[in-house]
Amino acid sequence: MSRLIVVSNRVALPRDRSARAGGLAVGVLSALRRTKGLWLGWSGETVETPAPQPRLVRSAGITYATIDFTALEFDAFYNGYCNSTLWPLLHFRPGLLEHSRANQDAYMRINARFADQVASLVKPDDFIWVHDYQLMMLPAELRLRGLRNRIGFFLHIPLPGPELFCILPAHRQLMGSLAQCDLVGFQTESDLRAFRDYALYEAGGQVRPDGTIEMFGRRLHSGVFPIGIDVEELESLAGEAETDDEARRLADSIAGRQLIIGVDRLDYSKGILERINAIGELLSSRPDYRNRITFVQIAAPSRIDVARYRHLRREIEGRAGRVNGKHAEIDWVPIRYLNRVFPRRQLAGFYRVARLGLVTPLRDGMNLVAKEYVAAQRPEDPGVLVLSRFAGAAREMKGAIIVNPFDTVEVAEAIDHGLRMPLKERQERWQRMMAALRRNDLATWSDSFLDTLTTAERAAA
Ligand code: ADQ
Repeated sequence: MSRLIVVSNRVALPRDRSARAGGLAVGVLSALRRTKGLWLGWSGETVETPAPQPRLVRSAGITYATIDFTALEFDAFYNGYCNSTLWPLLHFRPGLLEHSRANQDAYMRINARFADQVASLVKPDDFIWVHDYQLMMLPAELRLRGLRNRIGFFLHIPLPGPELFCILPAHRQLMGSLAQCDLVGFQTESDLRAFRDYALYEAGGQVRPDGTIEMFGRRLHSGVFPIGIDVEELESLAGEAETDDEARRLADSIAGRQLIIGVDRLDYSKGILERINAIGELLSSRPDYRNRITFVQIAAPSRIDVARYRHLRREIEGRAGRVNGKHAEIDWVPIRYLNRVFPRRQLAGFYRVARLGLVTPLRDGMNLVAKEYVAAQRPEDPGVLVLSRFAGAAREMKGAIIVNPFDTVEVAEAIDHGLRMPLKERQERWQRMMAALRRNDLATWSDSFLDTLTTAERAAA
C-alpha cells in the first residue's frame, strides 16, 4: 500500500491531546496509521534560526515531522498573508483585506520551505494530501522540485467566485498551483462552482464531460467532500458529561430557564456580534422572554496577535454588556460570555443541556459546532439547531431552522420558533440531522477523499 503524506499548517503531535481531539487530526490519523504515514507541518514554535531539517518523532507507526518559523516569518506568513489577506477574502469580506507584497513574498517563501521538506522525505509512490489556505502554493512548489506523486488538496474554508478571488494580486499563481494537483476537494457545491468558474472565465480553461477541469495546461479532478464529525464519540462524550459537575452546575444555574448556546473560535466570520444583536432583538420584541432564557456564548481566543481580532473581542464584550445592561434584572442576566477554551467533554455536556444551538456564521466552510451540537442531543428530548444558510453545514443539516444571520429580526424569530417547538417536531428534525451525520461522518470524509485521490484516472500533465 502506498504511504500517505499529510501536510497541514499545524501538526497534532501525539503528546498534544487537545489538538488531536477534533476535526482534521481524527480525520487523518486513521489513514496515517493504516499506511504508516507521515504528517508534516509547523511545530507551533518560533525560533531565531529554524533548523534546516524537520524534527522527526515516531509514534504508533506514524512519523511526525515538524518545522519552526522565525517570529518575523510567523508574523508575515501566518498573521499577515494567511489571516489578514486570504482569510477575509475567502470569507467574502474584501473590505477587511490587508495586502502587502512583503507578506505575499513570505507566503511564497514558507510554502517553498514546506516543499523542500516534503521533497527531502518523499518516496516515489507516496501520495500527498495538502490541507487548506495556508498551503495553496505547495502543489506548484512540489512539481517544481520534480515530484510526480499524486497530490490532493482540500480547502477547509469557502472559495468565492472569480470576481472576488481575483482581488488577490497572486490569484493566478495560487490557482495555477492548485491546477498542479490530481484532486482538489471542497466543502460544498458552491465552493466547487467557484473553482470551476475560475477555470472557465478567468483561466480560459474548460470543464470536460467527465467532470475533469482543464486549466493552465493541466487536467485535474475536483469534488465536494463535506467534512463530518466522529458521531459516536460525540454521542458518548455528551452522555457521560451530562452527569459531570460542570454540566450539572450549568443546568442548576439556569434554574429552569431555557438555555441557548453559541460556541465558536472568536472570529468575525462566526457572526457573534450579529448573534448578540438577535438576542437583544428577541428580548425587546418579546419581553415575555425576560428572565426565561439564558444565552451562553463561549468564544475561544484566536489569532490574538492580529489587531482586528483583539478589537473584535472588545466589541463583543461591549455589545454583550449593553444588551445585559438594558435587559438584565436583579436576579438574572440574559447573556453569559466566556472567552476561553473548554475541554471537548465539557462542551459536549453543555451542548446537551442547551435547548437551542445558535450557529450563525456570516460565512463558514462547514462549521463543526453545528454538527457537534446535534450529535450531543438527548434522543428522547433533543434541542433545536438554528443555523446560518452561509455555513457549509446548512447543505446537510436540513432539519435545522435555517436563517440569514444578517437579518436580526429573522434570527430572533427563529429563536422564538425553536424555543416553542413541540417535542414531536424536535425529534423529527433531529432524527433527519442525525441520519445525515451518520451517513457522512469523519471517516467517510477522509476515506472518500483518499479513495478518489488514489483511484481517479491519472489526469495528463
Ligand atoms: P474553524 O473555523 O475552527 O474550522 P469549526 O468547524 O466550527 O470552525 O471548528 C471549531 C472546532 O473547535 C470545533 O470542533 C469546536 O468544538 C472547537 N471549539 C470551538 N470553540 C471552542 C472552545 N471555546 N473550547 C473548545 N473547543 C472549541 C475550519 C473552518 C470550518 C470547518 C473546519 C473543518 O473554518 O468551516 O468546518 O475548519 O474543516
